[in-house]
Amino acid sequence: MRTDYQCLLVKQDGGVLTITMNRPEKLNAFNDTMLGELTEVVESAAQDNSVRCLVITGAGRAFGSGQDLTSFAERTTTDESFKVSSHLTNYHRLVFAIRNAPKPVIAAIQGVAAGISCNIALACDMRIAADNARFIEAFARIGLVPDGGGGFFLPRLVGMGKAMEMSMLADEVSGPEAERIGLVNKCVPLVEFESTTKAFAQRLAKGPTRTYALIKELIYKSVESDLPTTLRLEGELQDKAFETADHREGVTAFLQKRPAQYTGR
Ligand code: LHQ
Repeated sequence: MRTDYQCLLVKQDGGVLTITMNRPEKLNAFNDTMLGELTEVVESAAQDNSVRCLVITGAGRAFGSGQDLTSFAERTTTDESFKVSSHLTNYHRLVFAIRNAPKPVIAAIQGVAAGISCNIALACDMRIAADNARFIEAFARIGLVPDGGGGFFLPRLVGMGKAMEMSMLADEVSGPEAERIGLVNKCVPLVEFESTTKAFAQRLAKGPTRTYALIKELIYKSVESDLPTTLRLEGELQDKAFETADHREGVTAFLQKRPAQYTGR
């Protein structure tokens, strides 16, 4: 696994790969380099069997402040043929990399998560926030619509009314409020943020990883599907889960009254 990135810190601890966006002087705003590097590392970690859980987080006092507006403004003024939608396809590749990774991807958010950084956190499978977190769908503040998948993830996580409010008013949502409305799985005091994230990720990394991939497929397909289709898919995926070594280990461990030792196979 490559770890020498310009705008990221990448560290593996057992089965957990922690990817830290590292442009703290810009509150980890996305420039092209950071976006390309993050996409590359998620895509390669998806293929690497030694990685069984990914954590995406930010250095300094933020998760991320969205698109780097300085570099973006320079480009849009110098290149007349520039189209935002083509630029967005680079973010879409990252969104797909996260969603299609056959293992859990966690966002760990402290401080501000604004604009497309907020929506990249929403693309992850689960979110842990510190109590100083500030979620801002900042787009409407600069006359834009939510991008990076925000229009898809937000109403599915918090419901239509709250998604409209967050998108139109673009007010800050605090960490505790984010937990209350289902935007994050858990909000903890800042002093417990690192240890909670680590314990959560290590627990997932020691789980039945192949089954987790099947769970991602089942849950994500179900929200775009009907009941008969989902029940058919459930059967197909359960046939696959039934064949895993981890299923056999889980049943054996239960019968032997001991904790299961999952290998991810
Ligand atoms: C920044 C940024 C930033 C550059 C803070 N860029 N420097 C958009 C365009 C097209 C295509 C793709 O899609 C997108 C998606 C988007 O993400 S749109 C939304 C873009 N993001 C924003 O509009 C948020 C802009 N930032 C802010 O509103 C504030 O900085 C927040 C609320 C994030 C944080 O406020 P504070 O905690 O008060 O920090 P600050 O404003 O003092 O920022 C610290 C520094 O970071 C500052 O630089 P300086 O040199 O003055 O210390 C900011 O200029 C810089 N920074 N965000 N996105």
